[in-house]
Amino acid sequence: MEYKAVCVLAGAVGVNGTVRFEQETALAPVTVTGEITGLTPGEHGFHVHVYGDNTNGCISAGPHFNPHEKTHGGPTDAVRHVGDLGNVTAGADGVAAINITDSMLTLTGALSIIGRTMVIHEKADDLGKGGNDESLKTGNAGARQACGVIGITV
Ligand SMILES: [Cu+2]
Ligand SMILES: [Zn+2]
Repeated sequence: MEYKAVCVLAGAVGVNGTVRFEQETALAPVTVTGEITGLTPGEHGFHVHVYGDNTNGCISAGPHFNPHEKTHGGPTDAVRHVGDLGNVTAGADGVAAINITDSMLTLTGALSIIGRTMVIHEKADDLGKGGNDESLKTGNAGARQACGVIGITV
C-alpha cells in the first residue's frame, strides 16, 4: 500500500508553500517534494513539529517531533529528532524547491507524521552543531515563518 500526504504552509509574513509526502510501503523512505515561496535567499530550517495545532499560529505546533527523546540533529545524523529535515535553500527569487528522501519519517503507524505540523523557519538550522543548548533543541533556526498541518491525500 502506498501512503500520501500533503501540507499547505502559510504564515503572517508572506511565506507560502505546498509540500507533498509519498511512501511506497510502511517501511519505505518518505519522499518530500514541493515549493516554498516568499523566503529570503539562503538556507531555512525545515522540520516536522509535534502538534497539528495552529490555534495561535505556528507557535502552537510545539517543539520538533521527537518520539525517541533524542537531541536535535541533521537529517543524516543517527542522533536527531524524527522531525529534523535540515534546511531547504531559497534562490535569489525567494523560492525553495524541495526534494528530500528521508528514512526516519513515516506516514503510517504509531509514529506517523500525519496530523502534525510542517514548519519553515526564518534562519538556517545549524543541525545541532552550533555549540550551545539551543542548537540541541531547535538548531537556532529562529522564528517560524510559515506552517501547515500534514493531512492525508490521494
Ligand atoms: Cu522547526
Ligand atoms: Zn530537531
